[in-house]
Amino acid sequence: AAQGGREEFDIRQLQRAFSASLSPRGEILLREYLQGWRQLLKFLEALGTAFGLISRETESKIGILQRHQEGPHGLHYRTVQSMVAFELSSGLVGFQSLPAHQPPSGCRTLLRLHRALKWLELFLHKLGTSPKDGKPSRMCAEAYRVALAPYHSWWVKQAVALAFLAMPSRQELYRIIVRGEKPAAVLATVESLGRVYNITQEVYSAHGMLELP
Ligand code: 1PZ
Repeated sequence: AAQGGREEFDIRQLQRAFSASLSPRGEILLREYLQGWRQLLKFLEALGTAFGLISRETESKIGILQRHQEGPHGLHYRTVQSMVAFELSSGLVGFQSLPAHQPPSGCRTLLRLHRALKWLELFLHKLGTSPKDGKPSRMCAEAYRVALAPYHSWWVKQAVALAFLAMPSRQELYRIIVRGEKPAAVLATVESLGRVYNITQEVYSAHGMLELP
């Protein structure tokens, strides 16, 4: 199956990409990880124009990491672990703000996606386990309050709150997310995301990198 552009969001491909991103040795493969994120981009696009800001921000973060992969030090950007080791040893992590002419580090960029993955894990878990009359916009907001809001500026929080108001109904969301699949696909995906999240979290926490500016 084609992995690129045109097709609609497919939760199996999302699950596959994130499980494939975990190597048998416990490394997170960046190529597959970003492939998973491109699948999420399709999901955001399916939600409509109210989510344009969030889509563009996601695209921008994916783009920064892709440019690192294609850059002169691309070999070091094969796994999360090798990226962290490389940026640490070259002083490129940016524990303090980096000078403006320098591109954002891979580590601080991935950290943003990593936190958003927690949001997704919480949200999908709520969606997969909540009663039929549960409101997605509310589940979104609750997951956001825990996983992302503490790291966002006032204006971003306002913009995100507006987007949540445009969240489709539970039925419509199920149509986009689950489509022909069994609802169990949602929980399988939550599990894969969780594994990838936990390993990344361990790596970042071991190097004191959970608060990069
Ligand atoms: C269903 C949709 C739910 C979305 C969940 C909440 C996502 C909020 C993302 C808000 C991004 C909009 C504006 C830019 C925010 C940036 O300031 C932050 C911090 O980056 P920095 O400014 O430090 O460079 N960007 C992020 O936090 C990255 C967020 C990535 C996108 C998240 C999408 C999550 C969901 C994907 C699946 C549906």
